[in-house]
Amino acid sequence: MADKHKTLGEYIIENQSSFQYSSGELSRLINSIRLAAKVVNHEIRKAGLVDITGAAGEVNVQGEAQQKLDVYANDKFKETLINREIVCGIASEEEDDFVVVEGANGTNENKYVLMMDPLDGSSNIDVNVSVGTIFSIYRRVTPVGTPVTIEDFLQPGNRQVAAGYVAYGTSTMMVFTTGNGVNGFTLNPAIGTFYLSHPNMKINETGKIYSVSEGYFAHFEKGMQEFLKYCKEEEGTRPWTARYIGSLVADFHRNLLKGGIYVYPRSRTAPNGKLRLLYECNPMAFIAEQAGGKASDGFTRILDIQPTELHQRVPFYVGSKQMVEKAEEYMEQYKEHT
Ligand code: AHM
Ligand code: MG
Repeated sequence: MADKHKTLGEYIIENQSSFQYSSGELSRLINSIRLAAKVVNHEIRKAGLVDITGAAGEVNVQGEAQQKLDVYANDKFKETLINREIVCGIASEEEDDFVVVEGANGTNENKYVLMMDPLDGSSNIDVNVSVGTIFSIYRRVTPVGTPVTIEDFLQPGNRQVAAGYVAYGTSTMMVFTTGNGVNGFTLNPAIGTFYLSHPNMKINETGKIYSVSEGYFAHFEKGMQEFLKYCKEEEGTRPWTARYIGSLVADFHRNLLKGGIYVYPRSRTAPNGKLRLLYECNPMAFIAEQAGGKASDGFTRILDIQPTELHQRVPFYVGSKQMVEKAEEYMEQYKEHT
């Protein structure tokens, strides 16, 4: 069958054997994510119509006000995965601690844990700008059949079995990797089916877009400031174009398609940056590398960082390989400066 007619369901069945440790469990897990994504998509598409947006009055573990749709997306993904008894543990940006998933008979024979940012960029909902879901899947390291522990979640990103995101943009797309390249599926809303619209996605070695919240320029490290000057200098293909939506999934997705670099650097006010290693940086880094790009904290490969806590933040440089390498060059050159 021609790729463009293939649905996500068909793709999962056809590629099951190429998924790592293909027992069918990972396929069922990705199928469940697909289902939850459709439910969340449906709710997001109504966001301007019903009274569902606005702060829910709760504050998440990072001290940020939660929007109602964050809570909804978190609940829907959790509920879908727990009801299907498809994972043994879940950690979410919206939960203080990880969730142990008990099987119906008290035991759980599943081997995967899932980490997610159920609705990233949710401050954008009230202004009708794209948001996304990000997920990351690991094999547990503790014995199957026992309750998961923190060790199952604090694994470096290079141990991810699969990762992906759902972009709720002008169309809804699910992009994911199981370590065998990156594929993108676009939802046909009329029939609720994802089609393989972007097979084998590759990011250009270099590009013309840089995505940074430059308003914080004065708070950035010298290396980052010098890199930004480089982006704006007149030479060769430069100056580059600045594009910053403030929604990681949307910024990353655009740069993946067009070539570019996204940076959320450390700053005086955010000494470890803002983005979370486990829910945002690792999955995006896995996808970037699988597409031929690169992801780093300015010095070190993101996927090699050993996490020490669930909600850990790291500076994040991701996108076209040569552009990330150029940023790293500046960080290295000015690392002694504050
Ligand atoms: P969130 O997980 O609370 O939504 O925060 C993450 C978002 C990213 O999507 C986005 O790239 C970044 O925060 C924008 O932050 P800022 O407004 O500081 O530029
Ligand atoms: Mg987020």
